[in-house]
Amino acid sequence: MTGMRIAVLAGGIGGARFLLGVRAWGLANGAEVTAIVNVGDDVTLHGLRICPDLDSVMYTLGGGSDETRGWGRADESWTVREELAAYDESGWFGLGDRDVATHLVRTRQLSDGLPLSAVTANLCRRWQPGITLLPATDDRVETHVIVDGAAMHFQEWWIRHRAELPAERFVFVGAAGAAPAPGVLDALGAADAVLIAPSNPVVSIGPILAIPGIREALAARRTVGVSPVIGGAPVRGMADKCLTAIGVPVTAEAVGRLYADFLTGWLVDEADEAEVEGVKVIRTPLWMTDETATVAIVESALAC
Ligand code: FO1
Repeated sequence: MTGMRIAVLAGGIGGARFLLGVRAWGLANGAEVTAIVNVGDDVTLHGLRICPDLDSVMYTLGGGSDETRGWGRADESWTVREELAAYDESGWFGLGDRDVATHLVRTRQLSDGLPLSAVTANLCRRWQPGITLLPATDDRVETHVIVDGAAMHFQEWWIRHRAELPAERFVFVGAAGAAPAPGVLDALGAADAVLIAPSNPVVSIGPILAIPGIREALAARRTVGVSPVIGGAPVRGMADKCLTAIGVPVTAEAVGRLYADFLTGWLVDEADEAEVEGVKVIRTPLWMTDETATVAIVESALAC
């Protein structure tokens, strides 16, 4: 009897922390884990293809991430960034020297014609994340933010402007024509359980769901989500600004309703109440204070 198979939809920082718990549970229980990771944050800067969510997950699970920042490398230096800033206005993007090596290797392999999923597998040979990492798609999908009628890349809105410019809407450029990456639909189809990480529902989970075929595949499985909102505030990041921008209340219940068409279960923190039509709501502590706490969340989700 093969072990249990778990697929996880995840974004960057919160997703990576959640995946540490899923990996730990999987190792203890002989389960096979596949992470389907958002590519909407991806951006080309200085000719380099940068994949923030894939890198956050890869570095975090590979033991190379800076835990305080949640993104980029530990023991990082910023010489390239400083030198670039002496030439142009690009200094707003925190391009770390160690991180540049990842973007150089990825960009070279992409320009050699390898799909992002193959490039990610190659990078993971170094990082050994202990689970399978798949980009949601090999196609180019980017989240752009409409501000005053004009489109801006999500990264510029998020980092340079600290998400303070009023976002009229989010556009997942390329999503409608994108295909799930090789292995994504197989992983979802074979999963005994699919978990939705407590990532930003608008700009991390949203772009994954926007890829044709993925939302339908989730609806056919036992899919359990973990609220990224606790007590009316996002666990991390600025999901509240994104939710407000699309007119969704910043509550665990409202996010659950965003996913209701495919959810079997929805985990909310003990501080919250939620009623989601046709979805089993479980109240349990959701602060991922350490790996043990996260494993407990995973267990609650799998028991749902
Ligand atoms: N997030 C920031 O808040 N400031 C940065 O300067 C920054 C640089 C950066 C460089 C590479 C990378 O992979 C991620 C980076 N992030 C940065 C995080 C990135 O914006 C993520 O997309 C968001 O944190 C959402 O997951």
